Amino acid sequence: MDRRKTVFFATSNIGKVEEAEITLKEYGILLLHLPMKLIEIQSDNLEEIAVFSAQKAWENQGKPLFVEDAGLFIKELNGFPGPYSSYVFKTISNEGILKLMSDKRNRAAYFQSVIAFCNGKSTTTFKGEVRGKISKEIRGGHGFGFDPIFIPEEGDGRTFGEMDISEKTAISHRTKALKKFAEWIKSLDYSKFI
Ligand code: ITT
Repeated sequence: MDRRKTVFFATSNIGKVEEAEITLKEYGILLLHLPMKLIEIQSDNLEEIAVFSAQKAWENQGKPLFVEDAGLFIKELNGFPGPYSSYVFKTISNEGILKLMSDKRNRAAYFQSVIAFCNGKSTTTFKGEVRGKISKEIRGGHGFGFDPIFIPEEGDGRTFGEMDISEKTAISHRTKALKKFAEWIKSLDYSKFI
């Protein structure tokens, strides 16, 4: 196995893995999925959550790995659901968000992604964001989570849910963070680092 080009991704979300595989492949990096439930602290800062989760996952697995924490931040809701995106999606889902937004004219929102890579000695983070707005109705069956209600600014008016995986990964918050991560991995002597 070429260790310089192999990274472990600890996550319970298969949708994230499928998207990350596409981007990392472009950099010649092989992604291996470590399916596990991450320990997440309560914080209003995605970076803090990601760093903690990565360190706990490293303690559990004993190998260099990365985690990714993502959230949807809606301007008119003062950034809600943000770091609570996972819980909010499980409880009120897209229908609940659309209800909260029903009387709002300003529908601006953004997705943020924070990757935290931990090798047991240090933890390094990479961020990505995509701006857009919340749609008026649920549209599209692709992707996961809030994809069917998020219209990216860089797109053509369709929601992420109406785009196939390659269209979403061309512009997504996750791809932006992954590209920074991949550039970093390529720039160091990974075999020594891990
Ligand atoms: P892991 O923590 O195990 O990686 P998770 O699904 O719980 O998986 P997060 O803690 O990052 O992931 O939760 C963020 C939630 O925000 C996630 O469950 C989705 O509902 C939503 N989300 C994150 N990224 C998204 C994306 O690219 N498109 C749509 N929704 C997304």
